[in-house]
Amino acid sequence: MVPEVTDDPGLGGTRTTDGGWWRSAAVYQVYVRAFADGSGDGIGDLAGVRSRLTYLRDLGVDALWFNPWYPSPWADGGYDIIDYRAVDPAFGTLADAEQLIAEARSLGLRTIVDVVPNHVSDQHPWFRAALAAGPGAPERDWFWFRPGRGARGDDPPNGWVSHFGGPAWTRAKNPDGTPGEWYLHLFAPEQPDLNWDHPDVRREHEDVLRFWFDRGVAGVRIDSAALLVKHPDLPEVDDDHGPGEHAYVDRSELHDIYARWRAVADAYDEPRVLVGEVWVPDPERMALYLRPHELHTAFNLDFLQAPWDAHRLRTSIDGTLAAHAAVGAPATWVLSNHDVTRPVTRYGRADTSFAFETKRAGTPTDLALGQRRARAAALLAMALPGSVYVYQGEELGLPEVEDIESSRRQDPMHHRSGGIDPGRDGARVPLPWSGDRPPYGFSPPGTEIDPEATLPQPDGWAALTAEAQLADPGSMLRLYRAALRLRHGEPDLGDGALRWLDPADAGVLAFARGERFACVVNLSDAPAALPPHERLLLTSAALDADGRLGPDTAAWLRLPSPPNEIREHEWSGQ
Ligand code: TEU
Repeated sequence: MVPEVTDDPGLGGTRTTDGGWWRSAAVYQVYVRAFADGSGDGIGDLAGVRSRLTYLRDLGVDALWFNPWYPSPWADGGYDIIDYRAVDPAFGTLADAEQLIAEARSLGLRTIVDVVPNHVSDQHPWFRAALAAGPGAPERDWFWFRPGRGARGDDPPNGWVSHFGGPAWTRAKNPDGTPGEWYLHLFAPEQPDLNWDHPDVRREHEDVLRFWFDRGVAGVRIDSAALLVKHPDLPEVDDDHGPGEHAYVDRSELHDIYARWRAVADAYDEPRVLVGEVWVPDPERMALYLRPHELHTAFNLDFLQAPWDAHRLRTSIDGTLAAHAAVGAPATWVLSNHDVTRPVTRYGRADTSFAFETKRAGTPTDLALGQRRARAAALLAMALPGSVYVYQGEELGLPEVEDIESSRRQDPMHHRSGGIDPGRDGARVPLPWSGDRPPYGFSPPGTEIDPEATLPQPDGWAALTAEAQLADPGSMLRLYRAALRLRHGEPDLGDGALRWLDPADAGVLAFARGERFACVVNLSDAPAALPPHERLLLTSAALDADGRLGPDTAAWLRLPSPPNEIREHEWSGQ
């Protein structure tokens, strides 16, 4: 492959990689509503992002992924879209988005937008037209309308369950107001699923891709990418299905769709990048999406869910790298996003894995322990081969906000579980930028906060503001900045291979990148010796008096030159 030079303003110099920028990128995820409020209405917006672009450049990331910024009734955090070619008025205008894309690019930050192909808002013109047209009309074929079961059609067409709880079907009214057909929604009732067997649906989405690519976005994140295609007969879910034959997850027909999207992306002089949100547990099935003619990368959701355990992490890393190597795709490393518990909280609990099913409020949490582990986890993720994602607030070490009153929560996951599941709002609270009380610089001074529209920030976040952390050399923000800068300057980090350096202690993960860079993470409960090294580049916490790495601590090392083979007699890890 021809080496490509990627721009790297703000960090000095340029970086050469063998493939595209996305193979090594650090991507920052922006959940606009909670990032920064520029207009002074208490809601984050594009003006707020524009005012903070230098913060993002100085953090040292290469690209920004924006959660949906389109017009939306906000039934599911913006994943219920009315118009895929516009910006929600609460966030700004299309012109603001264009300006943001251009300004970010001039600072060396590429833009990735979220596309949501599985479903639209129930307020989208297509769904309104389908409802108005009534049963049998061609407009209904854009969606999955079916008569109910039972003598009067009172029962849903099948037993599929929504991801947010309850049936995946809602009964629509006929145009005359009488009970009518049911429509499918794998998520909330306000998110009717599109019928991807319909050529209009395919054409429309390819056109939406071009719309944003033409405006200079460097790529798209594809929401719920494994769910688009349904078995045409809508059979009951059968766990004994063959590969690619589940009723609606990971069906083989999806690959034609993404091959077409790849052709759209490749038609640009600077080819655009497709990033899939693919929740498919089998690494080999997952790798099929990453073949050279399909998606470029996908989120590593296996790693995201893995507990803080050396063996489980190593298994996840090895499985990931093997599956990706088979198709020549770079891996990605993700510690958090807008759907999951904040790492500082998750790692401070007895069960450090993530699962939607087990989210419960009131779980005992040791935040100091969680913070220590989250710092080490960040150095691990940034040292692994491939690209890395940082979800806004992760770099500030924000904990999950757990005491939001039910009436102020916005997430349908919470409300549809009857309040049992706390939902995802605790990771979507407005960022603290400065000052010592809410809104911590999130909104301009004097802004009146509408409690209906804005999730409450906790008291006690003064030490977590970006301003306070910039002044504190021991802060999470300073660690992220230092690590991302080092990562940029290390030619062996990002895309490439990994070589395990095996200490005797099974609780230590140690690997080399290239000849002279090593990352060591101590997940045991005893201090661990470091391998022979020339220099410590960065640690997530100070070494002990004997120069050993404490529990839940990570170090980046410069290995000696000429590189020594590390043998067990030299380094026991103890
Ligand atoms: O999430 C897709 C998804 O399947 C999970 O994150 C989901 O929340 C979980 O499986 C529930 O069991 C994406 C978005 O990231 C999420 O915010 C949206 O709510 C969802 O799609 C619907 O668009």
